[in-house]
Amino acid sequence: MPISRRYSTTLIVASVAIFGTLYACSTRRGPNQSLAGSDAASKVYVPPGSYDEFYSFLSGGYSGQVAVYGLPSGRLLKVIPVFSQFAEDGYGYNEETKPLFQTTYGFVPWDDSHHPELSMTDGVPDGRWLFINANNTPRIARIDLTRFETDEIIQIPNSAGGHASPFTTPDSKYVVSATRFSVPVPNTDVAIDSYKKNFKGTLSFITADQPGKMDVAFQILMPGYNYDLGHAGKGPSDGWFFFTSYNTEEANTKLEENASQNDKDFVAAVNYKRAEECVAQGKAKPAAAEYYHNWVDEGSRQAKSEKKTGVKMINPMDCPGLVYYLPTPKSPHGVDVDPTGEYIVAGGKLATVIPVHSFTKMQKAIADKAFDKEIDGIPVLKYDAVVAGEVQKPGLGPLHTEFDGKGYAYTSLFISSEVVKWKLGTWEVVDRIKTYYSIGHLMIPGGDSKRPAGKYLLALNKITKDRYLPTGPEMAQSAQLIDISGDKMKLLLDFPTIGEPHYAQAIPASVIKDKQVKYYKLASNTNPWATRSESEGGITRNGKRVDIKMIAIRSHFAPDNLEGVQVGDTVVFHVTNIEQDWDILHGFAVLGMNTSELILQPGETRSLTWIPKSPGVFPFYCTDFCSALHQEMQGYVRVSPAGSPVKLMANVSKKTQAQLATPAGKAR
Ligand code: RUQ
Ligand code: CUA
Repeated sequence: MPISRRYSTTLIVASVAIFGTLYACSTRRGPNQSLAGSDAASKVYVPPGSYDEFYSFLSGGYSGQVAVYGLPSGRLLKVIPVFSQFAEDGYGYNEETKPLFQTTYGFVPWDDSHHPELSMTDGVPDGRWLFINANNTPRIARIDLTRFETDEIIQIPNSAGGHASPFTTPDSKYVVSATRFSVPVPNTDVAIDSYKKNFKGTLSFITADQPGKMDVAFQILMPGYNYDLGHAGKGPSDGWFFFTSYNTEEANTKLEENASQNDKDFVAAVNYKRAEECVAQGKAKPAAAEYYHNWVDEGSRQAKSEKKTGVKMINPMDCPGLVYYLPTPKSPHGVDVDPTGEYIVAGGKLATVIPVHSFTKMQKAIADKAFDKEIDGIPVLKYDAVVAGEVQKPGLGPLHTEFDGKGYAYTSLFISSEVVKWKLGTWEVVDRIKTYYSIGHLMIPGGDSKRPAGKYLLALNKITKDRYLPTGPEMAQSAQLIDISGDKMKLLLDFPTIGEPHYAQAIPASVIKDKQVKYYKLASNTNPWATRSESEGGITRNGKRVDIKMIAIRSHFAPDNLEGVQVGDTVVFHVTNIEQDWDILHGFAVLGMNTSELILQPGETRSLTWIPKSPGVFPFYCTDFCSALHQEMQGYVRVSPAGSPVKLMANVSKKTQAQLATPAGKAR
């Protein structure tokens, strides 16, 4: 049997065995047979030298980063490091970016990023920024989309598991973060089984419309449920925010069972304009909190950290009209607001229907006081008074919904591995398509905004199994591009992703393509260690600290011979790439260093700390193949024993040498 046939049979057998029982209506087709239509290839083909129509931003999940893919091609354009150190370019290793990881828990160089969120103007993605949350040590990052770089990270206090985050209001005045895990607020040493008494949730509103100035505007103290996802209202529901919650049972152990008891949990509807009023009226109480705000200074490109204390905490009891609960079946996960702002769709993981709430009905129910009961100052509205309709028999395990702007909604179904398309208003299912396998989020460019692009849908699948060649027990997670331009959904493309892609966002390339920064202006570089020309380079000693200022340009470093460094010194190389040309990077690495390399964008200064442990001569070199003479781009640093009389020497211009070298002894 030819190897490919044997291989494909094995896979078919494996896939049927694995998925046959799990996915009742799973296809029996093998992975090597095309599931895509015959015109699929031409629909995703972007010829060499041509550009993709969309930039898409996929969360890197437990990689902590964001991956940028072109759509429809599925080509990886860039990995943007955000919450994890990134040795590829020195992010989080070099001195300039390390402060971004500062938290009250110390230096936290990893996280689990879930939801990229584009900034918006009037409810439409505007291409200024991308926000993304850190789930484990709750934080929100801002990425500047003129540079595709992380510029700011704020820690969220009184929170644990920043999952319902960082969804934005239609004007990006706020992004939110709600705690997935309720904890004692403030966090103190209590018995875990005192959960019901001592554990609370918080909903945080973070000001986001001014770069470098993110802050916690206020927090809302909530019952000790798990808050899972959120979305802002828009149009008529502008001014409201909706959050799903589960574990309304308030279980603290065996949640699998104990948090699946109630038939309905809640969507919390928060009137944040009301919150602003209550804050203005002094109804928010100062609450203990400590958190870090870290941001990149524009001129120096150095990150700074500030520790903040205290937040304004609003208790719904003190601010009537702030929060209402909408009963929602069952353990809801996603909550999504349609483009008109009227419908609020919840994905009940364990529900047999997809419930859709009506904002108009909700307003009426509030006016009529159609309440079931009140929980900690939060009225629970009657389900029948708020529900607009239910999508019947959608499939199993509805999670997330996006919209095409043409009156249809698309919901992912994790358990039955499919996307279901249904009509807003009539709630009838009009189409469904299989996904491979176990889809989590789905994304339509602009599909959570007022103006969806409505052409493609990206399925973000959790389990890959047989979709690609085996790569050991671990397979790259998988995205699938689906054409939604016609009545029937059509599968176009599979492509592997970096880390686990939870959510994604996409924007037409035309919105950001021409705004890209091509290099940093050397004249505006205010990094105190910047070296603007060869003659400014040199070496200085201050006690056991040695600073080396150096330039990189095609195809040399200056200085490139350094002496006078001693074992046990803390040597900091400050390298400035003095190129003023797009995409001309240089790198820097020294033999035996205990950190990552530096990658330097044109016009940028980056610093690397090195503590030499033994005497010798150590080469350094450029790590980015920058020019024909890249292999010549190298130098040496001489390390002498501690106390050695070798004097400081940097082979820059004679004049600079004379100014810089301190006479620490006689050169040998
Ligand atoms: S989640 S698979 Cu972390 Cu957004 Cu729904
Ligand atoms: Cu600079 Cu290679």
